[in-house]
Amino acid sequence: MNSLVTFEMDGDLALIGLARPPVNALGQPLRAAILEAAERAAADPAVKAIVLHGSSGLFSAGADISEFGSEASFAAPDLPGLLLRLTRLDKPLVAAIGKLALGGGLELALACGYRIGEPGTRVGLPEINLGLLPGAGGTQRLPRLIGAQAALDMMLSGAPVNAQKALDIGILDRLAPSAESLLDEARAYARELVAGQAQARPAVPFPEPAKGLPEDFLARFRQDNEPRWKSRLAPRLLLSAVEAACLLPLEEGLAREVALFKEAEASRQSAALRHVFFAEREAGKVPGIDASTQLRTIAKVAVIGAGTMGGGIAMNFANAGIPVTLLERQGDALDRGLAQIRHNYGISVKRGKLSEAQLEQRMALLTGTLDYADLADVDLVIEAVFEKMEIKQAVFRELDRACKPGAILASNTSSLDVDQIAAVTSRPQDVIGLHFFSPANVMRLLEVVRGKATAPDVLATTLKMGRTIGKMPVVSGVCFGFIGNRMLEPYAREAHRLVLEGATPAQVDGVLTGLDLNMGVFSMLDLAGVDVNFLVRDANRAAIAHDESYCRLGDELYALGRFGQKTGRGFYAYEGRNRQDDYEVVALAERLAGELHVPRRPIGDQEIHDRCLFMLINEGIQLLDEGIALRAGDIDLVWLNGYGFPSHLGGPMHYAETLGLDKVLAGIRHYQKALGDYGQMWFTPAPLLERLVAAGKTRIEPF
Ligand code: 3H9
Repeated sequence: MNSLVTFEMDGDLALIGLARPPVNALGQPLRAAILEAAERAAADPAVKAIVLHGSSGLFSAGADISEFGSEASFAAPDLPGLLLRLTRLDKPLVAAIGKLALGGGLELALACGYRIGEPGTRVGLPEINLGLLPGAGGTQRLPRLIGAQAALDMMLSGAPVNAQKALDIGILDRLAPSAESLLDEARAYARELVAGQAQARPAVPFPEPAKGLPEDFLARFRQDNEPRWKSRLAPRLLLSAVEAACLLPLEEGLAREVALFKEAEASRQSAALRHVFFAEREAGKVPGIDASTQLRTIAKVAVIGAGTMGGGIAMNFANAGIPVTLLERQGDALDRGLAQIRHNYGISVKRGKLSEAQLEQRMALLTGTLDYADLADVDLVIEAVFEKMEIKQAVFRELDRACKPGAILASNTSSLDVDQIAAVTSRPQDVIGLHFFSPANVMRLLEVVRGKATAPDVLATTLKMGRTIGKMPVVSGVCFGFIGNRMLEPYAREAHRLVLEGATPAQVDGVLTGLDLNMGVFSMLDLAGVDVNFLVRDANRAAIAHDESYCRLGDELYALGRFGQKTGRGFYAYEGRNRQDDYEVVALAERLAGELHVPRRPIGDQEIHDRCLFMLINEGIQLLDEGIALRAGDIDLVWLNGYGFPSHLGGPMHYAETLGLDKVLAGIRHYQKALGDYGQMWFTPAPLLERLVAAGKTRIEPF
């Protein structure tokens, strides 16, 4: 028997164990092995029932994602065909679902007539996160098992459900009392079925999955949800598959599902999302650290500064059950900070996401102090004070005096030199940058800034800690703005300059949101605060080689007190949250253009796209060349998780590969010439981009 499955006889039961670590991904070799084992059990008259399980306990994480986009994906036996064969066996098949059954793993379980889980089991159809839909019967069998509405909710959210929920809604028939007893319970279940001469498959609970729903349910569902889907293809295809489940007999529905799945698999969006899946896993692999790196314990944390950022950072740890000490200079600031955190949790309670008891538990993990001496026993301190080098250095001198040896000292700086901060301590090896993004309790990105002296175990510990608190940590080297904000600079520069040249803020933002970015540059600045942006820029004027032309607009808005949404006017005028174009801004741009001798002209959307995006991409490629980012995929993760770049474009680096690196380079060269002195100053192609194109490479990688 193929070593990817185990085959055991236990009386009149055949036990087939999936044995392809780490997650029993259902690639072609495993599919072939399952088919062979199933045929053997089917052909053996001594076998009365079959138990399918994960031999290491874990059932299956679904199809092998690395096969998609290649011939292996549907190489025989393909997953839909294998599962169809299993549904035609005339012996009861029990799926013993340990730990998880996701995607094709759950579809495999659905092809079995009977399913048993254990308390830790999670089941789900997360294909949507990969720009796919379930393609091995999930869209047809799940609606028939739990009804169309519940199945749609599960497949569109992609979120797994726990064992109890799976039992309640009918995905599981039984629950074993523990993971350890799962296989025994599955055997006992199979024996009961044999003894009771049970059918190979029980009757389908929802033979007509849409029965009882309003006639226009699916049409309305599409209408209500389409705006949220923006240009995403997979939810639309998924809905079509569920329509087929409601309207067609099973076999026809299955065929329709395969066709829709193949369309999704071949799409750029799915390729982009699969890239993101693997990039997220790669991001944890960092030269100089590996599984043998001893981690430091993080049982107690301190945050310096109880402002919006510090409070948000503290909440992450309280949410993960880790006690946090919040330090401020003044009692009233501390009280305000703690009250704000309580207020934030209160909003979650109102929304039903948190109970009052949980709110109190989390608040109980937060302790306020005004005294550095109270930080003597913390394992990690994160400084989140005003973004000024002297202030941060003063804090780090205090931390160096107060904290125990081995404590990790982190700065939440968004742009300052972590090495200069580390230099004022006696322990630069323990210092690291941990750049959270606002709102820090919500945003997933965590830039982990490795200083030149940062010890490998400090890096490894903070990466692990980041994942523990639910963040997506990405390693960056030290440079102004690190990965994200350094790339933001040329991207935002083009947006501003385009407004001087004749575009409106709404036109620029419209092109960017047309790509499905969450927000355009100007809406983002109005939300974050034109004043905040001005102050950061002003503090760093010397560090950024400024060209007056593109800063002037923001500077003048600041001088006019147009700070954005909070003052009702910024790049736009606001009534509540509704934004409108403001003629004053256009007039201001016209005046500034005159003063700066910038010719104004009608600007096309393509030019806006190319100038903003190509400059963003160019800077990313430069960061890779400088070694600030380790991989193109890391850069993508920064922009996906911190800047609202749509994941179905895969991030700016993946998007550049989709557009064609030669086209990006040609575009940059075009504007270098077309925009006169300005083009000469700013549109310099990154040398790595030139080298990659010259060598005919289509992927962005160090070269
Ligand atoms: C599908 O099923 C389509 C069908 O409907 C139709 C087909 C026709 N394939 O995340 P981890 C690897 S679509 C290949 O670090 P964790 C992963 O890359 C699929 N590889 O661990 C990593 O490798 P490495 C639907 C996979 O404990 C290693 O396993 N299923 C797959 O944090 C460990 O993974 C999904 O979308 C896979 N399916 O999380 C589930 N899964 O060590 C996707 C994992 O070399 N997977 N790997 O870097 C997950 O959500 C998480 O990996 C899981 C484990 C929760 C399973």
